[in-house]
Amino acid sequence: MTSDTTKRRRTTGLIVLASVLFVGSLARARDVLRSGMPWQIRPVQPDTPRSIRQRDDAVGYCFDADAAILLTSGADGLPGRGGEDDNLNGIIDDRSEMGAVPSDDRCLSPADPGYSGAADRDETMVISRGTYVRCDSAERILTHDGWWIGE
Ligand SMILES: [Ca+2]
Ligand SMILES: [Ca+2]
Repeated sequence: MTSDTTKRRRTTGLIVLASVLFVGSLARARDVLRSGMPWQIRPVQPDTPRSIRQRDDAVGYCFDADAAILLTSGADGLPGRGGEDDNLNGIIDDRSEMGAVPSDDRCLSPADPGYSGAADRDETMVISRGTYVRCDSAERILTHDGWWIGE
């Protein structure tokens, strides 16, 4: 195959792709116009720190350099995959299998459900320090819609 043939095929492919996208856009525009939805401008107010804090689901978080990030054994309560020698050292479910992939072991921060219970379990490891914890004078606020990060 010559390079001219290759160029011609690429050009043809691009033209076909562009045509499909263009026709698809026209079809979508036609559907929108036929939908009968009234066109109206909806004012959108940006969230303010005050409006976010007044929400019932708002929880404030501040950075704590000493807060621990935990590696836990997961729902099976065993390092790595329960009943498997994940690291092939001849010992099933030894502590060095913590965090094996794939397993149910999980990293948890104080914002995660189950953090306090996991911190009390013997097999849990502190793998890092420095994360966000609940506080009143929040730099960040978590709501059901996601994180709000202040100025
Ligand atoms: Ca596990
Ligand atoms: Ca092992």
